[in-house]
Amino acid sequence: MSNDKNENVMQKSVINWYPGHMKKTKDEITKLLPIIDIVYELIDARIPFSSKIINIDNLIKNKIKILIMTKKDLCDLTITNKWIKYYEDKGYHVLLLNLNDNNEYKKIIELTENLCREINEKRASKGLKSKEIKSLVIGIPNVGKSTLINKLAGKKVANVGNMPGITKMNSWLKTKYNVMVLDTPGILWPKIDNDNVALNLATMTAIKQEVLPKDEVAYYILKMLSDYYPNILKERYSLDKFDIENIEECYQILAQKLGAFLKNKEIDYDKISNIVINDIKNEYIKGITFDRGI
Ligand SMILES: Nc1nc2c(ncn2[C@@H]2O[C@H](COP(=O)(O)OP(=O)(O)OP(=O)(O)O)[C@@H](O)[C@H]2O)c(=O)[nH]1
Ligand SMILES: [Mg+2]
Repeated sequence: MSNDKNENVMQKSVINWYPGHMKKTKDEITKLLPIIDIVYELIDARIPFSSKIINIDNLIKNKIKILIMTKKDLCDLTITNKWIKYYEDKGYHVLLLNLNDNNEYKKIIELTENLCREINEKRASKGLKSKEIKSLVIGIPNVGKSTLINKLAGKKVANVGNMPGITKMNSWLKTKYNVMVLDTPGILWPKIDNDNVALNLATMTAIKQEVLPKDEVAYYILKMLSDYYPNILKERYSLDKFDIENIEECYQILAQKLGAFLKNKEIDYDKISNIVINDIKNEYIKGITFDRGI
């Protein structure tokens, strides 16, 4: 595998995938903002840098905002905690949550009530009735926006799926709380200015699987596990190290462990890549944070 070749493949795929609707989405958000009280920006706790939406803070700078790190149950808490501090130091209100948990999301309501208290206090001082808080949920594909909305609503109102682009439509939803919520009116995307960001997004299934250079993504995952989570690499794939110097031998061990041989006894690289990628997608591999630049 030549790195040059793979980098080209990755960038080409990402560009192909890029829907070009970013401006339209941002224009729609700008139009909506006057009626929004609070913005929930979701990022994936496993990639708290790579999953942050590009330039979104300029757009919503005057709004109350909570940065919600999702998938707490899948991340490496030691590293993710450093990212929490990083964002808190920048002035964000940050919550790290497992959105599949039936209680954790309630922290969002608590914080929302605290942050938005003034709105209704002001209204009360003018003799006005208190109003429902209007929230907007934003985030790149697959971070858990619909999961959060369903939790707040207390029932399934939005489609959830472990692939990007599941949500296609949006409308105001009432929740069990004094909060109304709106899903992002379109697709938002982070700044993909280097291959690591692109590979992180591919690893955490934010990019459509059909356009992925699968071998490169799997190679990246194995390399990251080798560098930062050697115990997982050993347990799951029987490898002490994903050693670039002995790459053929590594793939031989992987093929043996995963039963990935073609009829002619050649290594089935495609099968290995699929298994590795799906091991993350299906949450067999947990406790990982791939944004390490902190
Ligand atoms: N383990 C775990 N999985 C989560 C969490 N939050 C969301 N998920 C899963 O992540 C996948 C994507 O969730 P969605 O709620 O569909 O994400 P979305 O942001 O609405 O995605 P799009 O509509 O495609 O933009 C689903 O398989 C969810 O079950 C979490 O905190 N922990
Ligand atoms: Mg959705």
